[in-house]
Amino acid sequence: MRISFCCSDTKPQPWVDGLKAAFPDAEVSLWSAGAEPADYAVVWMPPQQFFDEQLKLKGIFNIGAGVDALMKLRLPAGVPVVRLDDAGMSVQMAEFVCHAVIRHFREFDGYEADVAEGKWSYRKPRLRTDYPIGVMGLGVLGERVSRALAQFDFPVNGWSRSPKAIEGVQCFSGDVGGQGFQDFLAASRILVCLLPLTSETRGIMNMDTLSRLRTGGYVINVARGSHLVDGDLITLIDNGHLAGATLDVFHVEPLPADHPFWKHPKITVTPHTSARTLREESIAQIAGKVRAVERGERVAGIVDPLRGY
Ligand code: NDP
Ligand code: OXD
Repeated sequence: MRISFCCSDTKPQPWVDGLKAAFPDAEVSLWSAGAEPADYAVVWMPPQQFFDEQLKLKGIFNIGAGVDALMKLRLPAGVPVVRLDDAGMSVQMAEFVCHAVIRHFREFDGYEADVAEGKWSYRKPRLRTDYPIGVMGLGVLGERVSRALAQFDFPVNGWSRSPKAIEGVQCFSGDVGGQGFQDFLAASRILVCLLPLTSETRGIMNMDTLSRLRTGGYVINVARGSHLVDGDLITLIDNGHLAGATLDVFHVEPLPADHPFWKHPKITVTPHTSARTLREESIAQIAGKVRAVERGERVAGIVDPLRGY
């Protein structure tokens, strides 16, 4: 068996070494133009040339949960694309989102500012019932995040395309713009985005949708930058409808130095780090799935090209 690794923004050697250890009987190599045809590809944002040349693939394994970058390419017809299915990401996402929510809810920024001025001051405790949280996307990551938030007794709403039942979470479903979506937004004050980026979800956080959140809303985007219309977020923060945002993902990454998000006092920026791909867990998951595919079994995390996720 031949496995080709092709990744545009990660140091490749530890991956190649890890894959070699996981597949002692296979030939594992770092892809370069003109390389021999491989059976399986392990990729992150590969160039189109990779797929134009690799014509014998039996499976494409993405070393991330989101496949939006892959879906923009011309992929070989009929070859399954398999994304990471948790692989250690959901717990990271839960801690990141809970941190962002609690930091906002408990006003830790305000306390830090007071302490910096040597002030011993109290703020009136807020009511959790005034801070219902809406999680868009109830997949592998969104479900874990919703459950984690519910453990802190926040009212939690969730929205997905198909109906779900999650203990402690009020679940809404349906299409973007449909009644379930409108009801979900109207019931939420803090909005967390954990959707895949598809033609339906691009720009989903915009003037219209964010205006439907309760006044004093807060946005946490940990999915993809293109889910958000940046200028609309800034307008709604500056006019007081929204209290602020924590943003981990951006239209262009790294976030350009002159982007207004960097210096906005009510926006917290993190460098696409809310849930990192963990190499060992990911390689173990991919190795298990390649073996399952070789045995002719169906594996979890196969992307539906029509849905785009
Ligand atoms: P999943 O595919 O498991 O879940 C996606 C969820 O979104 C599902 O509940 C799905 O609904 C819902 N959804 C998709 N399209 C729509 C739609 N049009 N309308 C309503 N609901 C929709 O993905 P994951 O939870 O694993 O990952 C989610 C995203 O998180 C990734 O695509 C990636 O972009 C991002 N991510 C970000 C990271 C970071 O570090 N910032 C790290 C990892 C991932 P249904 O269940 O009905 O299909
Ligand atoms: C992912 C990511 O999709 O890292 O896994 O953003």
